[in-house]
Amino acid sequence: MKRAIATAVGIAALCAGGVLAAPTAVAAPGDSAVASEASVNAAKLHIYRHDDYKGGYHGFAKSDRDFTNNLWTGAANSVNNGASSMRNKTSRAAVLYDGRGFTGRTYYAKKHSSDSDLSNNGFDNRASSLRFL
Ligand SMILES: [Ca+2]
Ligand SMILES: [Ca+2]
Repeated sequence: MKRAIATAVGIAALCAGGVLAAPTAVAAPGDSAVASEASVNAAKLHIYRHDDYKGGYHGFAKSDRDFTNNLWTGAANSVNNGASSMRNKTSRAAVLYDGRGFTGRTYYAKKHSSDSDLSNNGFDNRASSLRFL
């Protein structure tokens, strides 16, 4: 009789173990919630190598104090001193700087704005750092 009870308890423990496994899988929705939040924040300020949003581009989701280690998509060239147009798809204004470390001449980009040619702003091929406001 005692042995039978022990077996029953053992089976109950196994069942409990099986039930306990379920909450582990429940973690998945949490992960997707984080992913959707990330995609909301995925808006970027894009700079383009040529006028009219052409050529290679590079997107910034946050401030960057040195463009020398940022490359144009599909190219091995640094974007430093190479941007000729820009599109700010974010809901934050941003400032492009001629110098690294947010120094030198500045170019102000309003939120949700675009500029097909930075030449008439005296800022063609100058951007070296970017700060979101
Ligand atoms: Ca950088
Ligand atoms: Ca520069």
